[in-house]
Amino acid sequence: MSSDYTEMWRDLGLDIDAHNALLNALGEGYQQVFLSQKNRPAGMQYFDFVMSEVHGLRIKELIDAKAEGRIIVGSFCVFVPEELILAVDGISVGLCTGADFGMDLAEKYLPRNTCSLIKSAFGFKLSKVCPYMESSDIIVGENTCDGKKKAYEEFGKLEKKLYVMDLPQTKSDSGKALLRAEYKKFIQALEEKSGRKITVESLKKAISIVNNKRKAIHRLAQLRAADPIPISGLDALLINQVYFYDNPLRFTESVNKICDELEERIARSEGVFPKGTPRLLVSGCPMAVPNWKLPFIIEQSGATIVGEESCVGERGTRNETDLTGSSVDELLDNIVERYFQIDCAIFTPNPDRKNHVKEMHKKYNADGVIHYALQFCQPYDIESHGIEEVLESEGIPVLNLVTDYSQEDVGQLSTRIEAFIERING
Ligand code: BJ8
Repeated sequence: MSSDYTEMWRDLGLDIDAHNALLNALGEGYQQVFLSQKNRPAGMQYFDFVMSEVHGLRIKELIDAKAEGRIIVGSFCVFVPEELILAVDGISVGLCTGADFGMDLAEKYLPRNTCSLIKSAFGFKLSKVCPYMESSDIIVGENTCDGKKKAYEEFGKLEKKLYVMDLPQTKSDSGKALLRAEYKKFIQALEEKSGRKITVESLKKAISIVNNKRKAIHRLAQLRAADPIPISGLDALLINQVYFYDNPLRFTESVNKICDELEERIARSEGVFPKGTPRLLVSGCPMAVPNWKLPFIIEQSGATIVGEESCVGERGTRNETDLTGSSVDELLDNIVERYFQIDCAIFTPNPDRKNHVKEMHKKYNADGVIHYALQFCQPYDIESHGIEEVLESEGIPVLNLVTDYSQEDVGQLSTRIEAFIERING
């Protein structure tokens, strides 16, 4: 980190010792997982820098923005539209839910058989180690899976800034109407908190900022179809994770810059792994920072990851929002159209997701799919069976994995992944 931010963290109410312990663990993990990789694109230096300052410089930027009267909105789900937040000149941040930290504290509020992602959010809050959570003016929870829905009732006791958004469970007309009504309410909450009104101009500007960010990330995704692959799955995942924290304009510029470099690599047939390395698509639960366990094992085992069918990945970023419309209401309709296409496993039925996994498998020239569900995540774990059925019936090899944030099953996961790669090679 470039400066000493201890005072800033103290002012935010962080527990300095616990926070230092977290940063040390993160730093070591980052060194082992990312910096040890060979032949990384030079453009990754920017993302390494962002990660090294993710609790430092970026938080300072947020605090400076607050001093200028802007609001910070933290969220846990890709159903929370960044466009609406930007349209009140707010800043949207994804909240950390990927660390094995404070789980024992979380279990005082939640049953042990709660998924790691939910426990991690509680662990961060109770351990007082998340500067994003503490600097947020609004924290948006969403009624998605049963785990999250019920956990927010408890979370609301710990966090007075919690705002809960209801979400539909079916892709029906009434489901869409519910989403629209909830986005309308959210606009009201944002306007009240920020003291700014959303206008056609501010919303159009916000939509185009987010569309450009998504375009850049789609460009990156497409370049991963090349063999040899120009960027590792780990680095591509990291970029998808940084998506939720960085200044959107700077992020878009940096992603486009690395894409220029990757295009040059492809033209020279230069890759991070040799041509012919087995190529896997990862599909399933979102991998929030610093959840790098599975991709690290996969790429250490001799395969590369060509795409993520995940909310930290293509499920969260695909589809742009239509910019045509001459009123806030019309633009809101476009936003609803875009978000209503997200094929999260909380929807029933959810056939689009199966089609999307197949489509991604083909588009990115994958050799097989690893389905990843967090332990105790019923929506994704149950959907994994239908996905496996469909893919295997079409001759696409699938490996279904269920894991959590602990390191206890690393050996077992490696063995299963190596066997799966052998199956593909065979
Ligand atoms: S749109 S995937 S970000 S809800 S892993 S907490 S589902 S028990 S995260 Fe998600 Fe929004 Fe859907 Fe995406 Fe529950 Fe499963 Fe835990 Fe999960």
